[in-house]
Amino acid sequence: MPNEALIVVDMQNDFCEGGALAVPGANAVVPLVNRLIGRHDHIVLTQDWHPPGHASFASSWADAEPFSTVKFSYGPQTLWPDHCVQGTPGAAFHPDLEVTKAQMIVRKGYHTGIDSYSAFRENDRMTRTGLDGYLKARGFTRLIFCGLALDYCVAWSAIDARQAGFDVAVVLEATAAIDLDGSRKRMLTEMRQGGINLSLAA
Ligand code: VGL
Ligand code: ZN
Repeated sequence: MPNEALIVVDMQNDFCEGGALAVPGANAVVPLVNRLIGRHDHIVLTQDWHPPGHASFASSWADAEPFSTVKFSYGPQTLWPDHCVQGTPGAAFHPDLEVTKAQMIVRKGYHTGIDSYSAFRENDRMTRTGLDGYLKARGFTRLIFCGLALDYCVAWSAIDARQAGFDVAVVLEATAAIDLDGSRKRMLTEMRQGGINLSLAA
């Protein structure tokens, strides 16, 4: 469909088995994502892309544990293990991911002091990545999301896409969740309430 784009979120080594921030079930999702890529004409990939010493890394702070929450100037921020550091193998796409067809790769999380779950707006909720303008300039009105992690980068991206006026669906089968403190259930509810179509079939 000419007005539809598939957004493949953060299918990177560090979020897959053996990675620094491995999402349970991530590897099993790769063939389903590839099938979706095969069926769509317009593919956008997102790539988490942090500089070393990024503020979202627990290692950047004294006495901070990964998966704890701290207060940043823009609000609460979860601290993560070092992951997806620019140019490292962990930041590369999963080797089996069908990347050839991708028309656009959006990187995010490259500002040292601001995390970015969403591919549209960073966690300060102000700084924009430009993806919205790109997709609108291309004439897309409907976006299908898959990838990692369902309850962080997929959910935040899907919610922002909906707020930007796109028709939005998430293919749940082609996602996997971190599920930190009930985040999976919470974000599923938030997406449903936001008018996002949660579909199963990949
Ligand atoms: C993600 C946590 C930190 C994600 C990225 O891709 O969902 N989660 N950075
Ligand atoms: Zn990250």
